[in-house]
Amino acid sequence: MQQTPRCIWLTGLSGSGKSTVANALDVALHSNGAKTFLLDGDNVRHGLNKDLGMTETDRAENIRRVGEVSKLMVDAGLIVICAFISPYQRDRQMVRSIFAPGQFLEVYLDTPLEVCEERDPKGLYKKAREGVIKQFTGVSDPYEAPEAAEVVIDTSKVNVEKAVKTVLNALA
Ligand code: GGZ
Repeated sequence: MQQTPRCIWLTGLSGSGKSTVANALDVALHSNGAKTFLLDGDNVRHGLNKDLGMTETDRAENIRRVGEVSKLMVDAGLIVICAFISPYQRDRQMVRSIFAPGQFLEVYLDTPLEVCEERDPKGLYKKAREGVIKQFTGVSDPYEAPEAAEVVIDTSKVNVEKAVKTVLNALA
């Protein structure tokens, strides 16, 4: 079952551990023989979605396009791992609705804001608090927590290895 094509969707605040868990998951699945592809802000917002900003409308369009691309990749036989803040319930639900039941697995990185802000790997929270970055998720823009994610992980409580095992178990 770990090699069945599907979309694994990681949602959570900036600094919650999405990219770290997504990359480790990618490595684990790949070493189990699965064909995978990882989509995140780094490879999408600099190319396909470089015309989009961080308004509610642009975030919705970001997520819509990523969802459609993911569906094409899943149809081509890949396991697609997506790591996006995806702060709005409506947008995540829209992506889920593109897939057949069981083809979409939502993983909520439920790491507390205080921890994400303490990590602040790119100094973005500091800039958001100073008002240099506007509409920053968790500071000056909303994050709607998932109510029925298949997997919930708090990376302030579990390490990456355990987080990956939890997701893999959910695929089994
Ligand atoms: C939140 C922002 C913002 C604002 C720039 N709010 O942790 P990062 O740095 O590396 O990843 C975040 C990324 C957000 O892109 P997404 O495509 O995941 O967002 S969404 O799903 O909401 O469309 C963060 C950085 O860009 N970043 N400005 N205002 N994060």
